[in-house]
Amino acid sequence: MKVGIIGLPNVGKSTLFTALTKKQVDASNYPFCTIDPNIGCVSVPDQRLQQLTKIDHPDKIVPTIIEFVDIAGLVKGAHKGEGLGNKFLSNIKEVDAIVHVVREFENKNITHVHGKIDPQDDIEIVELELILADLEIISKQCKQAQKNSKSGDKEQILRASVLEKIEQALEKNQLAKTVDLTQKEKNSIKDLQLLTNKPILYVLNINEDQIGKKINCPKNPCVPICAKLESELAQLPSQEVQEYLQEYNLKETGLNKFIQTSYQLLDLITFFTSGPKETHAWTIKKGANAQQAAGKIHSDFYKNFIRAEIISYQDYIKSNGELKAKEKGLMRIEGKECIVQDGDVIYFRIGN
Ligand SMILES: Nc1nc2c(ncn2[C@@H]2O[C@H](COP(=O)(O)OP(=O)(O)O)[C@@H](O)[C@H]2O)c(=O)[nH]1
Ligand SMILES: [Mg+2]
Repeated sequence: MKVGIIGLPNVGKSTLFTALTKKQVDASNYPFCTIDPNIGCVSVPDQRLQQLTKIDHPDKIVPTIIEFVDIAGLVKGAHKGEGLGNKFLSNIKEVDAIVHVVREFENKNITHVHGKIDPQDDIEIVELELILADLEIISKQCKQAQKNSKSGDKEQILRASVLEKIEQALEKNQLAKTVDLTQKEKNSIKDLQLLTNKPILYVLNINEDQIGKKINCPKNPCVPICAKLESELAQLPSQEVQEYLQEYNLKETGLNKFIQTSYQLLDLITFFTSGPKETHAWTIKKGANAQQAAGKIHSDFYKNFIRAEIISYQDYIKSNGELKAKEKGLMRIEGKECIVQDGDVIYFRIGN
């Protein structure tokens, strides 16, 4: 799962990305790994993982991860290839969700490309580029689908009508995702990977003195964060981070909040496998069934799935582990089709 960080130049995208790369991850097999200077994966902080390890004392702990991409800055005209426009658009096409960094912080020494701090205006400029890029694709595809639908092909007729609806919205400067579509309609244009159809999280990059105060966000969902401070915090030992949080009366760092919110944005849930060897957090799409969950672990697990033994996270913790939960009758035996719930602790029975 990949999240792309976008925004105007000098808003703090790279600072946020660096904060992620510097983050020290406790007891993790996936500290930040840089795949490429602009791509890195980061583990998702999850309290539940720590709680499970207190029960099972595993040799190894494996959290879930998200990949972040620091996408080159976007300027007016990017959709026509201005600046690094083309590279920008091809990078962003591949991501599952977008983090849009918007500048709120003031600093006379750091130029704002349009000369003034105006988060609302910045969002509109960037989103207009995304809209124009989508429009270019849509108008071509729309003509093609209209032509193809003359043969009476039902799929092409559906596709043409969906593309027309989206084209109208884009022309009114609305994002494709604001168009109300049925699942079937959504599927008919999935291949286009429209930019304005992706989930967006807004990150408002604030001044240090705004931390912990009430912030007005220009658009939701939004996480206010002071990227510069977070990149400094990310390098401190956890004891010092705790002291800082207490001083400001904060529950967690902005960076953790940011990672968790990005994860939620992807419409994912976590299930666990846990025992003396390993406690492992796995990621699946919300609504996935037990067999698909097994397939996350290994393709053989998918093929040879027999059943899943599931204990809800709450029951697992309450019973202090699998054994007691079983005794209390809190373990459910489920087949392939059972929908996995966030936090389920699962043991898969697999055939040969
Ligand atoms: N005061 C302040 N400066 C910041 C903050 N975030 C980034 N900067 C500075 O703004 C400049 C541009 O940041 P950068 O992350 O390179 O922006 P990008 O072009 O969006 O990648 C750098 O000098 C940063 O140190 C912040 O939260 N507060
Ligand atoms: Mg940058």
